[in-house]
Amino acid sequence: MDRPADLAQLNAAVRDAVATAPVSDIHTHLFYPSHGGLLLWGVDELLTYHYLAAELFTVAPRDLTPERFRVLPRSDRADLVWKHLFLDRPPLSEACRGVVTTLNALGLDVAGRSLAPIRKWFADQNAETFLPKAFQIAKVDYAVMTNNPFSLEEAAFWKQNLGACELLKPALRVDALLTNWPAAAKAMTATGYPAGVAADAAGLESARKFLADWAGILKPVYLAASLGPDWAYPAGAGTKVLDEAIVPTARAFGLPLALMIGARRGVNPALGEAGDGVGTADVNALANLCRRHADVKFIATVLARGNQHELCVVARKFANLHVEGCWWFCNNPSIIEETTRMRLEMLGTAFTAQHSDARVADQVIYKWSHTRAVLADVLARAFGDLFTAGWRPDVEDIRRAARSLLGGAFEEFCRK
Ligand code: FIX
Ligand code: ZN
Repeated sequence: MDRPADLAQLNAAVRDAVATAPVSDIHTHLFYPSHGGLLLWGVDELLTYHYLAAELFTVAPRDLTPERFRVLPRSDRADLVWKHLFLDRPPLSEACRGVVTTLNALGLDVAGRSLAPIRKWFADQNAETFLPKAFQIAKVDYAVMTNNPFSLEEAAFWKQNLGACELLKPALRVDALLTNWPAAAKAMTATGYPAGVAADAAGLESARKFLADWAGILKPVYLAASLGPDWAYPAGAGTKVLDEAIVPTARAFGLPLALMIGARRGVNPALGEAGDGVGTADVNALANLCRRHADVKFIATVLARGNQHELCVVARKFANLHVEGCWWFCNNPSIIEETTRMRLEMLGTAFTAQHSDARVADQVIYKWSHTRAVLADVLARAFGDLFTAGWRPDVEDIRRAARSLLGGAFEEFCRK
């Protein structure tokens, strides 16, 4: 069947293409297995994922405070999440269902409701073999990491040059320079790049050298930062740092700068990394950045559902902007569906539908399984409408569209 003859054949071809296309997962928080405890995997890590920790406190008894929870051993924390979110009530949320999908896909008896045999199975695994196994189940060909050179722990691993893992590609994260210059300056100074508490000419020169050296060490696929909803450009505090350190590095190394916009950090600090929230951003700041630096490529995602439409419009105006992913609080089937549908309507297949944001290797399994299910519906509908309008796509066209949304468009954008 090179060219589906009717809507039923078309529907089957789209579903097959989405189910089988390899995914290039362009934003995760995974690490090389050789980077020790930085790479998280296993059932206790799955259950203590910050999405689930946040949900736990919506139902936990009053005496189970975040402060008490935080100091418990990981397995005790996992037990509490299991009890309150999986046993005491049906695990219907997206993050809970994700655990069920993942364990089930690994062939574990999640319906048996006992963690003991599941933990026993994981105890026989190791990171070196588990990571490829998870990627194989999820049909992920590679994932992009989040590499923070301002973290002394992480930097130490990179300096040991432990060898690359082919499944993972680096991304150079530069948040600290934009959101906490004094802390970034301290970390740079400690490693031989002197900088003071203000982003003056000498400090910016150090930042450029620091980024250039780290770009040399990591050989990243892009530079990245996550920004709050209040991010302004060209008026805000980070403007000088962007214009005189980060963007020049992107330009010099021919790398895109990926911006994730709209995370309101520390809304409830007691919850730690589960305590971040969302705010509506000024997408015009992104348009200003794309216009001012037309020779540099930008990748963007927004956290507020209400910003998604404006982001699509901006992407239609700037060839140097690539839209990607349904980030974090937008990574729910209902929002992925409406967002992906809208993006297809406004951008064709020139965007990346999703990234997993996996912090635990196992999560690539559910994040991609759930996304593929939604994407199959959205793409089947779009191709169906096109067919009805009179176009006759080949199977190859359909495969190319699916791959485009799952990493192909990103690679094309990086190449152009
Ligand atoms: O900034 C980011 O990369 C965010 O994705 C994370 O900080 C966030 O905690 C997360 O894991 C969202 O999925
Ligand atoms: Zn992330």
